[in-house]
Amino acid sequence: MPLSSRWKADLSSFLLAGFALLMTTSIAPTAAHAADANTTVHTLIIDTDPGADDVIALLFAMASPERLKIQALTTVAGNVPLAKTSRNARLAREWAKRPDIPVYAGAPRPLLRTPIYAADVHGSEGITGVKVFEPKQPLADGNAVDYLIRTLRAAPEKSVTLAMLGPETNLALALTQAPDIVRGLRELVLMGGAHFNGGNITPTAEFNVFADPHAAEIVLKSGVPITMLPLDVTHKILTSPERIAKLRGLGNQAGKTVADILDAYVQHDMQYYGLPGGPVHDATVIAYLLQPSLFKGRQVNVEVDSREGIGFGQTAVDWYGGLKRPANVNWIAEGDAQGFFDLLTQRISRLP
Ligand SMILES: [Ca+2]
Repeated sequence: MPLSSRWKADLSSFLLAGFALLMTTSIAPTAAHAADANTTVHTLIIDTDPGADDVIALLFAMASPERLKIQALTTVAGNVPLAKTSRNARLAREWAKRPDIPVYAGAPRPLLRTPIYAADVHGSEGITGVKVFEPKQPLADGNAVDYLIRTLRAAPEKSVTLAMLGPETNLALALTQAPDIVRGLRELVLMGGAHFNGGNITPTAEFNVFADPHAAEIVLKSGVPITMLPLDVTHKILTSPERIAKLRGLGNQAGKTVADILDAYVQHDMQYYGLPGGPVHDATVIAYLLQPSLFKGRQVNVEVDSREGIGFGQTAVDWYGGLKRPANVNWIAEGDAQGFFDLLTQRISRLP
């Protein structure tokens, strides 16, 4: 090798080593630093109420073990009652072949309001388009709320990311019983709320917040850094026949399962809203954790209306900062739809 090329090789390996060092030392403390956060490794708990879009989000997350160190799935009543959301979380675990991840069942009903479900969108079993069955592996012993308290108390300061894909009842109960658990949390990334888009369960409210607005209030006031993926963004990231065909064409079972779920699931929203495709709400949370640069948001003050009436469950988003209250949420309003589906498809291709 001529001297000059060897010098160049040495220089590039030196630069590479420096870059590697930079990557290991500059992992962003919050996902707000989008460029660095695209490489963040999350110690993750996923709180969920599967739910067709939850199942897709869970498969997406379980296919990304190098970035998402999933400690547990915790389930809550929401799209369907707790026994079915817990069964469906265990089904997703079985389909992803991740027996290492425990599933804890949590709250069977919201804090105060009458329970509501969304079987009209997710089907009576909570998953559309595929046959459900009893998975082999059972639930973990103990309650999800106790698990959250125990785990967050034992965790190093600001170390655990919590992805929240359903009503926020479990964390609200944990925060009420053990306010000190805030210390262990790094960030909450939750699908919920609506502002520019309007609601999907009432004209003003999004389902997850409407299903337990009192819990959402507790969570939003917790002081933990929060990123919300509301209908404002999920209704901009829509399926198309081509996008679903790509998933189906992967050739693995997971690609077929996701395509079958989506084909059935998007029908309701396409008809109801007159949209050209359907949103995959909860999966945007996982995409945000893996590649936050796909999304754009603003730090704003968000409060929940929990008074009875037409605004029940509405998220009041102070987009222009007129109230001069402290910002408590990174509210995501924009997302790269093709980037989302490319990432989802690439990750699902890794599964059995
Ligand atoms: Ca959900």
